[in-house]
Amino acid sequence: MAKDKILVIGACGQIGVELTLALREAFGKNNVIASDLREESILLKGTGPYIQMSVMDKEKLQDIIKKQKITQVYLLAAVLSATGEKKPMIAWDLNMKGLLNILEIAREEKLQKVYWPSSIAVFGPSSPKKNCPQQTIIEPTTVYGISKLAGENWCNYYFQKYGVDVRSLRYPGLISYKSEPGGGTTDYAVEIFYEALRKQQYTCFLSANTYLPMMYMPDAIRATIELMEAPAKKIKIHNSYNLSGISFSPKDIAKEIKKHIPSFKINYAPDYRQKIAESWPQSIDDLKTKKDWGWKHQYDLGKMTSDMIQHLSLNFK
Ligand code: AKB
Repeated sequence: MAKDKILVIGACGQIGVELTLALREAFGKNNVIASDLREESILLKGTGPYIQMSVMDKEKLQDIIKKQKITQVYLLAAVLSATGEKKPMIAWDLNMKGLLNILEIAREEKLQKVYWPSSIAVFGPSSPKKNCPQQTIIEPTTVYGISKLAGENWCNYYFQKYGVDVRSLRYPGLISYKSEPGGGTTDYAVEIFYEALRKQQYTCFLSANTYLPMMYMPDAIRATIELMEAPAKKIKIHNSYNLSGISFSPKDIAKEIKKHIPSFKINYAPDYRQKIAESWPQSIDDLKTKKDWGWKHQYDLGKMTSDMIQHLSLNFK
């Protein structure tokens, strides 16, 4: 691992912060450069090098990659589903141009590996709702989903045509206590913890029985690094792997939180995000992922809820 030099783009976001910290732990702090359009997250300060830049600026990006002798890039900068519906052109521009800039640089500079996240948002209303398989009807109805599906095909194209080793996971909704999400439909499953601890009450923007595929962040980080560290011959899918953790509804998670905070109450006021959620599968089948490189999730709803409450309680003391 010592010879790898990694660039994380979008390092101040929900996944970026935790992934950067985990990569620094594994590869050494000076071998992992964090970058984002935003100012450095307080959680990253003092943990390793940081560069403020935009993934849209290909020239600057390429210059940094050359000067820093980067061998691997993790590209996490993206506009998510809910914001994407409000700003479709901005979402399309960032999600597509950011990826194409990196794929082109990877081809030109012969980067060793690239990581790019896809999402369960690639699936649409015509995909199976339960245990949605790796290969099925894929007709997304959100701009975010359309951009992820196009991105998956571009990743496969760069692998087939130029041999770029780009790897990808279709993340479910991610739940974390370190860095908050922004602009997603699954964000309620993080907000609910903050509001439960702050006010013992939460008004959910999805209806009570809206089941969605979800995952606790430690599982997602482990999956990402395991995929990237797997031998190339084990990677059989070059668009993006299904990734499954937990499936639950707002009603289920509220019940679980109540075990820790008995006075907690939930109300429901579904908004435009309900339609997005209803277009996605309720659960995912990741048999191929398990078979190809041995993935297995560790956190169920109960274990995740206890861990979230234990960590977040420290902020509310
Ligand atoms: C979102 O809700 O947009 C994301 C996702 C499922 O990719 N969390």
